[in-house]
Amino acid sequence: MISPASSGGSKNGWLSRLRTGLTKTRVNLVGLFSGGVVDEAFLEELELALIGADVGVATAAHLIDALKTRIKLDGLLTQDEVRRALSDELTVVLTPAEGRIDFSQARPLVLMVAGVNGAGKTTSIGKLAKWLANQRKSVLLAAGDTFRAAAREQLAIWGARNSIEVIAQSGGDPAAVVFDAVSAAKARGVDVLIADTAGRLPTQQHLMEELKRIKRAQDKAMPGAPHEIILIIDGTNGQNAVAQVQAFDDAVGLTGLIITKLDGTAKGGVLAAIVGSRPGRPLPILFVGVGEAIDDLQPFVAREFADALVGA
Ligand SMILES: Nc1nc2c(ncn2[C@@H]2O[C@H](COP(=O)(O)OP(=O)(O)OP(=O)(O)O)[C@@H](O)[C@H]2O)c(=O)[nH]1
Ligand SMILES: [Mg+2]
Repeated sequence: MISPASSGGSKNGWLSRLRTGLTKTRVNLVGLFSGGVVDEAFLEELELALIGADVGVATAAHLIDALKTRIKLDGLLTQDEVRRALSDELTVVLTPAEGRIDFSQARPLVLMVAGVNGAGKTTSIGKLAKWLANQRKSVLLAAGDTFRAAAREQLAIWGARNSIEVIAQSGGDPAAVVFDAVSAAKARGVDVLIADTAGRLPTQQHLMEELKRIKRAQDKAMPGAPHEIILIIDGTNGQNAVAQVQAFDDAVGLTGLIITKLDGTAKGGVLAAIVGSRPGRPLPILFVGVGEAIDDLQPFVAREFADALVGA
């Protein structure tokens, strides 16, 4: 298990960016806790505010039920006690989704990154490469987004920032690029290969088929690869994120998630919606993105997130 404290960047810095990003949601939620009585009307208002924060109808109902139980069992009287209980219950919901990459699975460990257009795939790869370097892992990148020259260049810039090599071909077939990259990663004995892919919508059937083909090409170069298939989700996408998880999982079988842009206008509750949409078997949330800079990727910690969302 990797402790978040061992990652790059100042902890206070990124937590405050997360808090700042989630300010609007926190104000909306915490604003309800103005010191009045804890009654049915208050809890109804709180449930609506949770839904408004993208928590999703089912997860909001679950949280309110859990709160009602605690109000009874623990004899919570004040709104402040209920707010703290909400933070606890949100932590309970999110904790099963705390996930870490298991590096002992394979060497090279092959990570394939997917997601809709503009979700933050390439940027997250750049940040993840830095994070891995901090963990003393050698990294190679594969420019599996061959649609646009600009996409290749963007990954090349991240490679240069991290002083690591990027395997790319001008034009060409993304499956061929990742096949070559996995072979190169094996030959060079690197610890981790991360393959970028072009953005695609789950409704674009041919592109989802292509993603399957890109996955198969990695398995051909190294049976069992890719070992992790990570969906990048834009945290500002709201409830649509839940549908994205479902669709990409159906197509290629996801092993983990990275939620980006939580420093921006994201309402934050979407993490609870995603986790709540798969009761008992949530996909691991590996990291959260809290900015555009190289250190703005942090391991997901349920408690810290819940506090940023409903903390005082
Ligand atoms: N504020 C903020 N911006 C982010 C974050 N992650 C990515 N971005 C920005 O989102 C935009 C899109 O990021 P990309 O990494 O290019 O997204 P992508 O998924 O690779 O996009 P395509 O390859 O075009 O599908 C860029 O302007 C990034 O700087 C984040 O955590 N916070
Ligand atoms: Mg990209």
